[in-house]
This record gives sequence, structure tokens and C-alpha cells, in this order.
Amino acid sequence: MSRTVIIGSRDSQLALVQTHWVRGELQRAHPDIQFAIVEMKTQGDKILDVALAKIGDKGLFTKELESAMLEKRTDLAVHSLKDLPTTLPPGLILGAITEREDPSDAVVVRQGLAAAGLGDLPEGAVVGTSSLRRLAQLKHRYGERLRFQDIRGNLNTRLRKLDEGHYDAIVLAVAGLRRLGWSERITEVLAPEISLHAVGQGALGIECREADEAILDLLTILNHTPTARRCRAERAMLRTLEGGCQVPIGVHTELHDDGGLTLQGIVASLDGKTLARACRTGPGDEPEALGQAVAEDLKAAGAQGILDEIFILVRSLEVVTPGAAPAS
Ligand code: DPM
Repeated sequence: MSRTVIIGSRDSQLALVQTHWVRGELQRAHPDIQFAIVEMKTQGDKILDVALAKIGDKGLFTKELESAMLEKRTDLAVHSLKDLPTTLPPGLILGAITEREDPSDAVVVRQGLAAAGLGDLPEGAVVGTSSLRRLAQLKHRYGERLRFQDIRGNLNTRLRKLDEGHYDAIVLAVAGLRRLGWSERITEVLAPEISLHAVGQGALGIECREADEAILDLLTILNHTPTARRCRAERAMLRTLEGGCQVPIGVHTELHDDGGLTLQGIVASLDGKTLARACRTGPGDEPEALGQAVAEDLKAAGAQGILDEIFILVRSLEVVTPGAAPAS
């Protein structure tokens, strides 16, 4: 194959770091092929002034990249797996899942505040997050003491807003901070008992055309089987619950030496008052079945009622966003 393979990427700093890493790996494994990157803005990059929960669009960070592949302007796309909807458009598939970074959530406390984490922030301190998942779990734990406010923008923007004093602490993914070289800003890594992370957090998902065997072959070197098993179980759970990315659903997975896979799931009400939890272990080579089973357990534990309530609320919030990219 003597041609140029075109990789689509969002143009945020984090997205580009991730895409350049993928290109490097592909180039090393396939020295005879040229790999080029095409940068694009997605709807999620354009609408920065509206709370993520209100936009309520599942393909917020992926649609433009997917259209480009379907129109053959690009051959593959690199996503943060957690931003990739669990159901892909017809004709596209998840060609590879890369080795996961630490999937945990991290707390960054404002410089000058002597707190080792959320637990010892002063009463009434303001914590920034736009993730309903983080909001619900943290309210459950710290709702009496801390206040929570929405924060949007790329990682750089959010850290700047923190440093400018708009917040006392913000919650971000460990993975994003590490990839951008900002590990030393992490004040606290949240244990699973406090915050279960988002489905797919910390891994990259490589999407391509379903029928493009040549590209699928190239991508096999990127796939990390242990990560893929964990993430496929997590994604099957989310798909079965039919929650978009902006509902308070969290997970935690563990692969065991004997090949077993444990999946823990949580669905939380927005106020953090009602939590449904479930946990199961199954064979690691049947991750989808495990994800579906945990989703059914969650429904039996009250998740359906929580989700129905949120869907009704989010629908009533839905806004028409001026300047939004037309869905193409
Ligand atoms: C999604 C969420 C957030 C991103 C919601 C969630 C976080 C938004 C926020 C679906 N996508 O996690 O419950 O807290 O304001 C995003 C980040 C990364 C990928 C940044 C982050 C990097 C980490 C990774 C935004 N998408 O979570 O701090 O590769 O998983």
C-alpha cells in the first residue's frame, strides 16, 4: 500500500497530543506508508458557553470526524474513547482500543490553598465540574460542605479559570492531565469509593470504515486486549442502559490473573441522593455479556427510575444553540 493514510483529529491540545502519539505508533509499525493528520473542530469545540448537560447531544465531539470518514476525506479518527457514543453510525466501527492510562478522576486544588483534596477544603468552597457523573457522586459525599459550579472549555482553559480564582478546586481526568504533562498539578486521585470514572475513560478509540480491511489491518498493532476487554464491558453496560455521555453513570473494571473480569457500575440521581450500584465478575473474553448483565442488575436496583427522571429534565432544558454546527 503506497499511499497516504489520513487521520482525523479534533484540534484541542489534548486531542492533538493523542493523535500525534497514534500517528507515531502507526508510522513506526508501517514505515512504508505515509500518515498525515487533518485537524477539525467539532460541535463540542464550538459551543463553549453552554453547559454540556444542556447540549445533550451524544456525538458532540465526534460527528464531524465521522462525516469526514464516511465521505472518504479521512481514513481513521482518534477519539478519547469516553467521548465516543456507544452506538456508531452505520458503516463505521471501533478498529482498535489503545492501552489505558489511569482512568481515575483527579482533583486539582487552586494554588495557594493548603488542602490535600476535597475532604479538607474549607466549608463552602467552590468545586468546578461540568460532568453530571462527577457532580452526582461528589454531591453524595460532600454535598453538605462544598458548592458545585459548572465549568467548560479545554483543559488549559479550565486550569486557567481555576488559577484566576473562579473556583477553589476542579475535577478532571488523570489521563488528560498526564498526557499534557501536568501530573504535578494533581492534588488528589479520587478512589473508586468516591468517584467511579466514565465509561472508556483514559483509553483512546480508533474509529474507521467497517469495510476498509486495509486500514483495519494497520490498526491491529494499536489494540491493547486487556484494555479493550474492560472498555467493551463498560460500553456494553452503558449501551444497555441507553444513557448518553451526559448522564451520571460511572464504572470501575478489574482484570484478574485467571482471566476473569469484574465490572462495577453506578447510576446516580442528579442531586446525589439516590444511587443504584451493581457489581459482577465474568469471563474476560465475553465482556459484552458482562456489561449487559451489570446493566440489568442496575435497572433492577432502581437505575431505570433515576434515568427516566434525568431524561425528562434534560429534555426540558434543551436549548437551540446559535452558531452550532449543522449536523451533517
Ligand atoms: C465526557 C465528560 C467529560 C469529557 C463527562 C464525564 C468531562 C467534562 C468535565 C463524556 N467528556 O467524564 O463524566 O468534567 O467538565 C474529556 C476529557 C478527556 C476526554 C477531560 C476530562 C480526557 C481523559 C480521557 C471531556 N474527554 O474528563 O477531564 O482520555 O478519558
